[in-house]
Amino acid sequence: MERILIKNLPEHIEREVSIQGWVDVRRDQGKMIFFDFRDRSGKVQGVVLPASSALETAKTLRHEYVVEVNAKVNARPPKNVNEKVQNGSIELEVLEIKVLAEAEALPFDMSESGYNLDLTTELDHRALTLRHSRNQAIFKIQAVIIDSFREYMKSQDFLEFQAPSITPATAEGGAEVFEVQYFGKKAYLSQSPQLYKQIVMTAFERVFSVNKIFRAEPSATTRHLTEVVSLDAEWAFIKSWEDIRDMSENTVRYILKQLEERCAAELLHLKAELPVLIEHTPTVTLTEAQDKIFAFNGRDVRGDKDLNAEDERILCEIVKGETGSDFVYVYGYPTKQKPFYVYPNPENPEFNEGVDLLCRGREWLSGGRRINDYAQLMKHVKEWGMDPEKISMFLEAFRYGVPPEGGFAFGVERMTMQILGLENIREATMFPRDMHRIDSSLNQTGPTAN
Ligand code: AMO
Repeated sequence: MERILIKNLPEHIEREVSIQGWVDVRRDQGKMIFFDFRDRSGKVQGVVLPASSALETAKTLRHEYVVEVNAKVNARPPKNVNEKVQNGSIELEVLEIKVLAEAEALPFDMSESGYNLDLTTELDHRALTLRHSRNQAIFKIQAVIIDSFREYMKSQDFLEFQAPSITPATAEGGAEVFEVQYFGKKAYLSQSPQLYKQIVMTAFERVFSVNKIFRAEPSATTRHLTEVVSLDAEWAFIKSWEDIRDMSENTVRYILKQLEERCAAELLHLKAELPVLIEHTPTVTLTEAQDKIFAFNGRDVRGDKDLNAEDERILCEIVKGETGSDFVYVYGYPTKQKPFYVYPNPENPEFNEGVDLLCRGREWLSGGRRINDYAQLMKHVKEWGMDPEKISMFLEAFRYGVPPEGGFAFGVERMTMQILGLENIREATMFPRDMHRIDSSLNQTGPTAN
């Protein structure tokens, strides 16, 4: 018999079907055995009646056994219908069970009601915990975020390209970079596709990439990873940094719409409410943000070169109260604080035309206008103490005519975390890497601090 997906079972009432999947739950009730079976499309309840020839095999099954089940699809009597669960109006009457693979006894309770693991255990057992409905919902949503980013970029005529991960120089500056031994020479894992997206943009005008970036973050916070999925865009012929803001806002709007349409069940399961994106997301300069924070609760960060985690949290709270928006753009950072490629504001070159987008208290995007004039770029290369030899390929592009341009990058895990209201970025990462973990813990001090 041909395999039927569990989500399609209601179309087969009164018929005999064959499904394949895992034993999600086993409940023994008197002489009957109840199961929830699970495949990639969902779950269904099945019952093995005392007279069923499947009873002897059923007695041997444990959670996570992989089975092929032949069964009759029955409509449940009205009093047993459960509207709240998938397939709550049907039940499988199990006729035959074939074991396709056995499973050892589980190390912890994986049932819906009993699942309550601390994060360390959850991550130590990722191979198993990925099967839980909560994680399935999180990572389906994450896949839709990435798909939607691609869809939106393509709809705006952007070309996807693959950025390299091994680079001769650091793009973002700072010490947060992994050095690798490369045939006796020094190379680095890419901190960002920044320089490459700019090069490719000079040839194709509008480009995007979905790739890994690596940050040697020496801190163990709830929002930092060492390996991140970055959604990058870069494009030419912009009028001003505001084009960057507007394109990123439209991208977010599209992504949120897709989540609403395609992930309603997963959002409900996680009790997640999508963040509110109003028609025009508020934009404040760094200085205005600091003034607002001071006026709000007397916290004086005026003159600081950046917003720290607490400032970001308070600013979002203020903006939410004022406008209802869960998002806020912060624009105009001190030029010297940011990477060499960011465009200084011509009217006030101490500040640049870089912009960050915060959502629900955390930054999840950076972007802005870039320097496109070769002489100005070289001036910054010198002032930032960079070695022009190491970035000669990038610089070459700018010797041959580059239009006004800019771009942005989202961190996928931060987006997932903030959209779903998760407390720790590791919950939004299938295989999180941080200074304490590569699959398993590298030492005995847990994975999280603040
Ligand atoms: P930035 O360094 O701000 O900008 O990174 C862009 C976005 O990537 C995510 N991110 C991180 N997420 C988790 N852990 C980390 N250690 C981490 N570091 C970064 C964040 C952040 O907003 N080249 C510029 C982008 C541009 O201007 O186009 C850049 O890399 O969500």
